[in-house]
Amino acid sequence: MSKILAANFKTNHTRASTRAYIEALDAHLDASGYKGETYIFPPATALDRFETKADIRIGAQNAYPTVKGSFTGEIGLEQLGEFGIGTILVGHSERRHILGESQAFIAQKYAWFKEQGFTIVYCIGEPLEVREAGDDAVRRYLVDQCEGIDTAYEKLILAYEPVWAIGTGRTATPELIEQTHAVIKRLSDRPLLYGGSVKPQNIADILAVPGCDGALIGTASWDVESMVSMLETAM
Ligand code: G2H
Repeated sequence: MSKILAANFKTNHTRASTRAYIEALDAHLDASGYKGETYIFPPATALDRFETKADIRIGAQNAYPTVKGSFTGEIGLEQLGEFGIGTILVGHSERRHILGESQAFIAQKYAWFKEQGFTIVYCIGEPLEVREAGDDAVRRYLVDQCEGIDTAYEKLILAYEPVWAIGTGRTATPELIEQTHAVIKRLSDRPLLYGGSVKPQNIADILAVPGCDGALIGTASWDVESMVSMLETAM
């Protein structure tokens, strides 16, 4: 099965640089005949309709579960619809831990965008203190992060992103990814990505983990050459 690679730009790239990035990526994927699914999550200011030859899907990093309304600083379905966006990231650890999104709100957001038929990339992952508390604590934490989430939704893609590996340069070992993915696969049979300091130097080992369906990549995806090199590895 071909792998799913997703690039999370976070608070990086402008409208112009996102367009240049997607054009360069599309040219490469089209020329190489790449068959896997590729998702790009640019910042909200760079969302647009991108006509691509390759299978590049554009998603929103975040949106409020509403068509429109009074939610200062947020965007809703009306704004996403203008650009034909039908994919969203939900539950990313930066939104859980920096923006303070609760599991109840995340579940509400998930249910609402599911109702709209969105593809949802749903992120779960434990912080360091939970990892250090042992396997049982990790399992309970991941189960709690699936509370209120329909894990059988046919347009769900899960991403396991241990918080201690995000943007830190510290990557989970293939053994630990396999072991934790096995726990998550008991909760859902939907595709499961790994995320957390994935880069050209380690992506081959990560994609080779049995049952790993792809990667959600932050930092190492921001440079298009780096992303192309990881896609070449995924081919
Ligand atoms: C985790 C990941 C992508 P990074 O946030 O979602 O980021 O690859 O920088 O660890």
